[in-house]
Amino acid sequence: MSLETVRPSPGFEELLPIEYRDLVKHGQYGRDVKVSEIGKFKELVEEHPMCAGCAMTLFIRLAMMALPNPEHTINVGTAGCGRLAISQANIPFIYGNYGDTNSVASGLKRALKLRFPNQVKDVVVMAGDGGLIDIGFQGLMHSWFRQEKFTTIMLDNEVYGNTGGQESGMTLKGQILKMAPRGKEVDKIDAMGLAKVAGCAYIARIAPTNPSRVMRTIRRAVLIAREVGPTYIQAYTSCNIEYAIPTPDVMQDAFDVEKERYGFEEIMTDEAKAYITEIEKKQKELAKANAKK
Ligand SMILES: Cc1ncc(C[n+]2csc(CCOP(=O)(O)OP(=O)(O)O)c2C)c(N)n1
Ligand code: SF4
Repeated sequence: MSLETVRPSPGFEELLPIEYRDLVKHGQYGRDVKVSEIGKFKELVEEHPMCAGCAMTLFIRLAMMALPNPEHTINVGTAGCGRLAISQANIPFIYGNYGDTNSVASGLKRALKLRFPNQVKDVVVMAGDGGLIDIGFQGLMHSWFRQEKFTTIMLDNEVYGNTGGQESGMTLKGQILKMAPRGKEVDKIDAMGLAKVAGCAYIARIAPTNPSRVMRTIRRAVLIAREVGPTYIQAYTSCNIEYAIPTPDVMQDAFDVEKERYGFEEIMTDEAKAYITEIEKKQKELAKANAKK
């Protein structure tokens, strides 16, 4: 974990664009970033073409800030709205074909372990509900059954947003969408339940209403995946376009949906609990000691 990864050689700094120098001075490499720092360094998600007010972009920003080892993390994404922002961040990104994310991430994580046996490398899949629960279902489930050590984050906007409003397995029963005009006929898939059955070490459901909690949840998931086993976060990230949510009401919608049916839930195995409790205890002690200095 080091800023040295991005620090320019002496003499080169003044030749680099201001954004790069900002990244070295203020970026999230090599340190824990606090949620209050959001917006302080634009390199996190430089620019993106997602819709104004899309809750998914807020979630992605928080995810980038939460990564415990950003300079040694590779994000894997695919077709869908989220990758439009994920690929703009200062974290290495690999584009898997639609449906392939968890297979790509499995191979990547194993290859990184062989290539860098003495260095921690984290792999995080961030993809839409369609990309994971429909077209990527087989890759998703098998990566969990194989106990592949990486984190999967589902950006669950309950629709195929990027292609204009088809229903996904995560859409609620009865929901009418542009390309599901008669309403969805079957229930929302219980992906949390599937993750449990498949033996994920850590599973969380969350809406982006409490930024600190989002960051803590993502950190936990990545750290547990590093040592214990696969981890899964299901995040409500509304699509204001396909669900016709006026931009100023996007956060209110997140609060309402959280209250009605998307409450925070965190499930972990005993092994994961023991592991993360120990890490968080050490982090607290370190923070205390640093505060005394
Ligand atoms: C194999 C394949 N099938 C279909 C597509 C077309 N496609 C691109 S994005 C997308 C839907 C994305 O929906 P979701 O994964 O839920 O992400 P969202 O855009 O809602 O964030 C589809 C079907 C594709 N790129 N590749
Ligand atoms: S279509 Fe929906 S999910 Fe995609 S960027 Fe726009 S608001 Fe966000």
